[in-house]
Amino acid sequence: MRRFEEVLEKAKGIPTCKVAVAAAEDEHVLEAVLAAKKQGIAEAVLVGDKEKILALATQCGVAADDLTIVHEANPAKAALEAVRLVSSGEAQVVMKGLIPTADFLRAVLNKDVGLRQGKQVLSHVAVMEIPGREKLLFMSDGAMNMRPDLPQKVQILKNVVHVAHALGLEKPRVAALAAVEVVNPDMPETVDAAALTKMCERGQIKGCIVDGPLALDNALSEEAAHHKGIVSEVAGRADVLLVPEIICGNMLYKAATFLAQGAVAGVVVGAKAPIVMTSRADSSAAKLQSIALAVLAAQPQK
Ligand code: COD
Repeated sequence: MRRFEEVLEKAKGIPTCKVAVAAAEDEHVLEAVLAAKKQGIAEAVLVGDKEKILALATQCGVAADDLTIVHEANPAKAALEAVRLVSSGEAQVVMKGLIPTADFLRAVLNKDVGLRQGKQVLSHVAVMEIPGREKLLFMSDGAMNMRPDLPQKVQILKNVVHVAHALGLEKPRVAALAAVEVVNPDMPETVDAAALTKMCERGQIKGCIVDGPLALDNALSEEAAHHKGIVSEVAGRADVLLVPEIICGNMLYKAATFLAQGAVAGVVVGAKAPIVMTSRADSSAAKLQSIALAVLAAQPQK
């Protein structure tokens, strides 16, 4: 898919999913879930401060009768309740509202009601539509795992490939990013990137083509790759940017919006159900796109 419009269209064709929103008393969150309902993408259960939710709904011109609200004024408890609704099968997707990311993720990871699947790593996948680029770009993980080791990177890679498959990309090209395109033992992320490349070549990681280390320029620009003499199926044509740790991933995600005027979406996967997780500064459009992304990620893959 090249544009978020196509992601929204595809999500409309899927039987209605229910999204449990944690701490739903947020204007952009509410606008996004209302738009998702109107467009036939998802229904919502709003868990949060009922009075504040109703006041915002009135501003949006929506009647109380049109909303399903579970009152819980404490954001951490609201997050636990939203997660519980998904673990119990009453909803299929959980979404972060007005609550700090780490508190929300702690509810997702909660031992009793949380959404972990055994030892599987949960990770954040960002999808970015950048003006001037011809296709959507996937990036992971800029929001959940701080400094993943190699086994965690393998799972983060599998998670982002799952989302790329859900959007119809059969064999995504993955660039394992570093600051340089040569292996340098003083930069351990270059060694991990080379290991991931070899694991993919040997069939230990399937469903994608991985190459790394690659620097951002030679991952995205064929000209830059050519200048460096890099011969690779991925260089210059990457669909997925696998970043070595949260700081550069988070900056890339925010640069997509605030420097490149791009459109973004974000979802956490690897759990029993997809988790809509955008940053508080993200627009209602980004939140709607993220709901559509989660709805697609929730579908079983062939
Ligand atoms: N996948 C699966 N299980 C996990 C993961 C994961 N990614 N992270 C932790 N766990 C499990 C651990 O194995 C353990 O069993 C339990 O959860 C608790 O783990 P801790 O002790 O590391 O938990 P916390 O609460 O200290 O940290 C977990 C967070 C996800 C909250 C933490 O990693 C975090 O704050 N991440 C960054 C979030 C953030 O601020 N992002 C910025 C976005 S704008």
